[in-house]
Amino acid sequence: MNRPKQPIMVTKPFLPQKEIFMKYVDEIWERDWLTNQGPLHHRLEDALKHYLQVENLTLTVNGHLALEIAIRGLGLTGEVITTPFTFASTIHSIAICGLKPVFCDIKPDDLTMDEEQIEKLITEKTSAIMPVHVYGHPCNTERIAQIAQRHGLKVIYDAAHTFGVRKDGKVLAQQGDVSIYSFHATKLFHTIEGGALVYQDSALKQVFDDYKNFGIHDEEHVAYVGGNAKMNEFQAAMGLCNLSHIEELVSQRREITLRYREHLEGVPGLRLFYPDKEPGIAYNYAYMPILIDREAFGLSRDELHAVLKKKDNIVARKYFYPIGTEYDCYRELKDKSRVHVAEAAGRDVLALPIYNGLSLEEVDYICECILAQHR
Ligand code: T4K
Repeated sequence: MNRPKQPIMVTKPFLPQKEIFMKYVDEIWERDWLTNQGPLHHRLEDALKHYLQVENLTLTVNGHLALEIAIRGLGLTGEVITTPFTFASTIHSIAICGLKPVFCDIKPDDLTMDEEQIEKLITEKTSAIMPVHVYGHPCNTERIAQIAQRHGLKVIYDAAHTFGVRKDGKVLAQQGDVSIYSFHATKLFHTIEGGALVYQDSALKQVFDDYKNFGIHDEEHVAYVGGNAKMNEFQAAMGLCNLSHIEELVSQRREITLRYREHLEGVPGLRLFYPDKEPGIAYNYAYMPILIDREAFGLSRDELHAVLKKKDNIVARKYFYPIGTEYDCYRELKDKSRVHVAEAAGRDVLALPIYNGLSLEEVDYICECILAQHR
């Protein structure tokens, strides 16, 4: 394949058949009901509970506000232990709620929170742990649960990347007190913008539903200081369309991942991840991260990223760089944080293009371009 005229981007949203989406739009027009817990919102909530086999699920307008609602709804205070190797949303959700993010390092093998570092970060102010199943790689949920229980802490999982990931037959989002999904357009399953909270305690349903609607409990009572995080009917319609495709989307991405592995595994200086080879894990193939060792590969991550973009018209992304401790707004937290593995991952990681519709020919081209740089 020759250099493509249009850039190959890191991702592209999946779009369902327009006619099917328009049938839902016709329904919206007939009803004059656009948002505020409409019928499609309820239908999607039920469909997701059924698909995910979970009892408690609350839809939100995006994944970020789901995190904020989880923090507020659980009444967290003081400090929350999280990872710097994530999207800005995770860390900001803590800070924006007036709490202090405390950074825990990650493990080199899967880039999730290093559970062995958590206990030394716990102080009398710690109220929760917020690990991230980054790229859908499952955290060590058993160990984190033990630590949380021993210290009386809540656990909120940022499960934004995990739609479709199961462990021993159960969706990962069933772990912790609360897990949140992102249904952003760039995600495997999307509602244009959107998100959801999944939780164990059914008493939280009312709390979360109130929080997403300005804290309004009913016409006469306002229970909480809440904002607006309601999913509208157009978003729910997109979700209903996309949910019916989920299995085929995962299997197409699996094919893409296997093709990448055929080309790239064993290449000196490149490290790939194999979450699907962990016992009991059904993976979703949402992301295709690789780590580049400059010495062994011959080019740094930044150099490879730049060559692919300029010469080959391939826009891979540095997910997740900069890491949280390097944000201007969290500089003062950096000194105390020992996050060397996260620093190295932030320096070396490159997320390669993966989306439904990326052809195997394009994967071959991307890999040829990468391998052409190997020295
Ligand atoms: N926690 C974690 C761990 C997360 O990763 C995220 C979101 C959240 C929480 C918060 O969830 P949300 O509130 O977003 O639901 C993108 C997504 O916008 C963001 O949702 C996602 N994580 C993050 C990892 O990726 P950017 O800043 O990289 O987006 P952008 O605009 O550069 O788009 C990425 C690529 O997608 C581009 O190359 C072009 C393509 N694209 C994008 C859009 C929106 C399209 O082709 N069409 C489109 O409509 O954050």
